[in-house]
Amino acid sequence: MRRFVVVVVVFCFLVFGQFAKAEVIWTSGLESGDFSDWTSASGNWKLVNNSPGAHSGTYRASTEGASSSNGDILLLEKSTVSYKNLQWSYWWKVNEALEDPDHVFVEWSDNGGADWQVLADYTKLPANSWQYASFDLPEVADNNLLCQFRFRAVLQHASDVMSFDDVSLLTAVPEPHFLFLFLPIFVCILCKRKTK
Ligand SMILES: [Ca+2]
Ligand SMILES: [Ca+2]
Repeated sequence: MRRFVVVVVVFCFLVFGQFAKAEVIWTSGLESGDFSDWTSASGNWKLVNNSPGAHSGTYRASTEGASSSNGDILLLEKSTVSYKNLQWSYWWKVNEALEDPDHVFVEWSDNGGADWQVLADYTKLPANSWQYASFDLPEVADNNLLCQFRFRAVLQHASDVMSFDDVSLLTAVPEPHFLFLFLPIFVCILCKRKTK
């Protein structure tokens, strides 16, 4: 009987537990002082070295207008092979207000940049303090050789300025399967039966 209980517990843990730990696949706090953590940075993306103005350390990535016609792009090409439950997270700050025609898009692609999905569209925002954002990516991002991420600025004037810092690609912590919550009850019932 005891052996049976142990087998049931192990089985339930393996099937329903999913107590995976969060793991950082890639991260950039921009502290290298260049965009070497990234695939490329075009147009007006620059690194600003100013301790009180960064979210962490002294550097932040910043973009200002006027952007080029296709937008100024900070790009990361990153395979997610062998990872799942992915999460894209970063800190953002509007330094100088964005008006109606101003946008900074946060986008990702599951097919090497052929198509892009918008995660966030920052527009019509006053200057603010640092804010955290994170997005759980759909299953198609799992185990995908062709994942790409980008910040795309479409800003009108030099007086439109936005910054990012501490950008990360993580594996999210999955919630335990709801059946797993019944495991202690199940084990109690089995043990009670045994003692009868
Ligand atoms: Ca930083
Ligand atoms: Ca402005």
